[in-house]
Amino acid sequence: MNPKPIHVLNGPNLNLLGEREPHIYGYETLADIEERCRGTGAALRHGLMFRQSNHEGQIVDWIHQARQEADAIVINAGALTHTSVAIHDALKTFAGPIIELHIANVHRREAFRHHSYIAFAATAVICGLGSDGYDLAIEAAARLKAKSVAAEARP
Ligand code: DHK
Repeated sequence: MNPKPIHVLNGPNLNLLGEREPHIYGYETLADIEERCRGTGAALRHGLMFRQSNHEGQIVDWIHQARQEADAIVINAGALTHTSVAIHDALKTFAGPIIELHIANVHRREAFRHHSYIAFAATAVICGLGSDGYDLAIEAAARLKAKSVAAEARP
């Protein structure tokens, strides 16, 4: 069976990467990151659906869409990580691997960033590796998916 795309979902304010607090989030734009990730996905034979929204309901809708259309989800929910039960609940309906991603090490930052509703629903968490975390999360998602496919094929 051909691999389905990995859906990379980005939440609020990530459209401002490159100009927003670059000492924390770096100088690359989200478009720069997307372009690089497309190469990473292609090397893993996975297409990517790379999206960003500032709206919680839109992200919930995209997670529902991923149920049919994605092999895995990589999600940087931005500040919604720390507040959104709705995104948590939507992720719980997704059967494949879910990688929670943050550019910065949220555990070295303000206390309100230490709690994540996404982590309760995620397979794994990557944070603090800058924008390289996107590529690493895509690779991790592809590996987890391949392992689960191989396990299902075992007699
Ligand atoms: C991005 C955000 O917008 C913050 O609200 C999170 C995350 C951290 C990041 O590091 O990618 O707290």
